[in-house]
Amino acid sequence: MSPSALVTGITGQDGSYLTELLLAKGYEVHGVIRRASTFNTDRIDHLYADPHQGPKLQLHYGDLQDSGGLRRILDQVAPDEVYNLGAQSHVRVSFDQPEFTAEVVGLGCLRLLEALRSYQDASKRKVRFYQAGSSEMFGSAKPRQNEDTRFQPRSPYACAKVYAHYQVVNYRESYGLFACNGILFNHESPRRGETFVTRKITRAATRIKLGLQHKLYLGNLDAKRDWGFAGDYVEAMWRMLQQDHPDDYVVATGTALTIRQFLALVFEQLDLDWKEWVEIDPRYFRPAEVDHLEGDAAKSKAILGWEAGTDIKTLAAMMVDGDMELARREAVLKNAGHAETPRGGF
Ligand code: NDP
Ligand code: GDR
Repeated sequence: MSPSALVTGITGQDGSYLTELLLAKGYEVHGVIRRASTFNTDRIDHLYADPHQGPKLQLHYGDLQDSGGLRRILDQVAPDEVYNLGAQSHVRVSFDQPEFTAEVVGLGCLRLLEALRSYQDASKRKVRFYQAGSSEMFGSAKPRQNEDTRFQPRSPYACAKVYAHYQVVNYRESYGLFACNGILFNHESPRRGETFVTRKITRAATRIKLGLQHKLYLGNLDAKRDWGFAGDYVEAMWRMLQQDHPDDYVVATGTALTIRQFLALVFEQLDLDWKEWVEIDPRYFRPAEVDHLEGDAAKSKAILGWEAGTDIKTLAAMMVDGDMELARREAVLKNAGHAETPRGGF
């Protein structure tokens, strides 16, 4: 029998890479998706087959705000592993929607843990649980941050992730649940949401190159981030659940760049000078900023045998390639007389 995994947030960046990894390892994968008025499965459409053909990937409607639904899905799926990746994951947006963010990110994790506890009690099966924790939890703590660094969160999102983190520790200690916190530093890819800064930059730079855009508006360029490749990071998630004992792990590259340095890296790859195209718009500033995140992933290396395999230059090139392809398609449409679609967001 193949092992089975349940993934919340399967339609997101990490959900799509994790699903590819699990399917390649022979898992049957079940994903929780939210009902939306438009299709929201773009990132996993290439993995999805007709359910009548006995697929290895199945999708279930559910939401981290709906406890009863989560409990029912556990009964239907009977998973060996559960990966909780679902979140309102945008830090800037969390300042506008603090209560919603706490509901999904904080209480959502608690709801899933509680559903899992009840499912384990009823079924007498053991299930392994992964929680998508974040370097944002470290907030203003001095770099380099590791598993022993004190959390000093600086946003509603980070506060909610800290809450979820300690609930995972509590369920492990109180009920013996095999539950792990991955404390992942920023990880990006061509599938990254377009309002996160790396993708916003690669998307804009390639459009500028093809004459489709003339300005890029950004916020704080001085913040430093430790950026890795999402495809590498999902391997660390999986390895955490294959250990003999549950634990918490930092996952990072150990190298940080400012937004300004990342801008230069991307624009240089396209023979452009970023200073000619970028303007600062204060609406992208955050009420409180996290200045410098740079991780020490020595524990992951020692115990999981995991190391980041993609450097920032390679990652940027990968994202530029992906976005250049999109920009070329857009240019073809524009030349054929179709109007450009204006884009907004943080
Ligand atoms: P994305 O924003 O790309 O994906 C978030 C996913 O969560 C989407 O599938 C989204 O569904 C789903 N979701 C949102 N709200 C709910 C809800 N109420 N119930 C169920 N699902 C919901 O995030 P990433 O893939 O980048 O990140 C995955 C996880 O890792 C998140 O928890 C994030 O906070 C965390 N993380 C990410 C890091 C990164 O650098 N990428 C670093 C550290 C942690 P829909 O498509 O319908 O919106
Ligand atoms: P972050 O990622 O907040 O680290 O959270 P994001 O890419 O949004 O911001 C990184 C840094 O860039 C600065 N910045 C801008 N950010 C955005 N989004 N848009 C801008 O125009 C802009 N200009 C400057 C920000 O101020 C910040 O300093 C991501 C998310 O994936 C979280 O879910 C995850 O937990 C953390 O990474 C680790």
